[in-house]
Formats: sequence, C-alpha cells, structure tokens
Amino acid sequence: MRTIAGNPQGTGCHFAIVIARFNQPVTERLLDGALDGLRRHGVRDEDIEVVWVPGAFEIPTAAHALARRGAVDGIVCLGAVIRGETPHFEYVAAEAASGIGRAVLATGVPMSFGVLTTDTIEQALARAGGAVGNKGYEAALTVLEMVDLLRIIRARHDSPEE
Ligand code: INI
Repeated sequence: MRTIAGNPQGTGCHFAIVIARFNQPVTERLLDGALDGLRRHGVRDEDIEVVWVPGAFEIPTAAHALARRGAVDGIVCLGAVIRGETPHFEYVAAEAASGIGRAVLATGVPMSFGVLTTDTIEQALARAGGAVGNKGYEAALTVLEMVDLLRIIRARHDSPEE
C-alpha cells in the first residue's frame, strides 16, 4: 500500500490570491491571513500576485484567466458573501463556489475556496482573524497542500516504473 498526502510547503512556488473588494473590511483581513500562511511556508513576496475583483461572483473569471495564463502553481480565492434581505446572496455564493470548482477542474491548477458565506458581518469578522480564526490563512494552507499533492501525483504519473 502507498499512502500519499501533500505538505503545505511553498518554497519556489508561485501563487496568486484573487480577492473580492465587496465587504473589503472583511476580505482585507482574509488577505492578511492568506499572506501570513504563504510566507510562513516559504513563499516569497515576489512570488505572490494579488488580484482584486469587484465581488465574489467575479472571482472564478479572474482565477480561470490566471490559471490559463500560467506562471502560477496555485490560487487562493478570497471573498465574503453576507446574507441580505433578498436571495441575491444565494446566487453570488453558489456561483463563486461552483465557478471556482469548475475552474480547478478545467485547468488542473489547484484553487482554494476562502470565500466566507455568513448571515452577518459579525460572523464574517469572527472568521477573518477574530474568535473563529482566519479562513484566509486556512485557504492558503489548503492550496499549498494541494500544490504539493499534485506534484507528487504528477511525478508518479511521469515515472510509472517507480
Ligand atoms: N459580492 C460579494 O463578494 N459579497 C456579497 O455579499 C455580495 N452581495 O451580498 O451582494 C456581492 N455582490 C456582488 C457580486 O459579487 C457581483 O460583483 C455583482 O453582482 C456584479 O456582477
């Protein structure tokens, strides 16, 4: 039996962070967490590209374009969708989630879903460096792990006799 798992180790890798401006007081805290996560795991600032988009709905478009362009090993997607009085929340959150998922499968570039979906701003702030941690940091570690896992899986494919 062979068990494989990636390690969140980013030395020498290039990352993009796609971040929504909507609810910026929350998303900029997620960005702080994501940058902390990448830096703590060996990623240099010059290897990080931060790409702002208007809202969470636009995250998949930019992430897909970056992945297709190349020169990124993984993409951290950050946003905050906060429930309002109308069903708008459901559409934006669902499209962000499914669009990011489809971009990953279409391009093979790992992307993490650091998009908060909460009922209130207080719940969002609690998850952006408050009492419930920082989901931006977690999203960075997730993409680091997936980049390493895909490296292992692809190396195995390239050397079947191993
Ligand atoms: N975008 C967000 O990132 N968070 C939200 O909470 C949000 N709400 O609630 O409306 C939101 N809407 C904007 C959306 O992402 C698009 O930018 C907009 O619909 C234009 O395409």
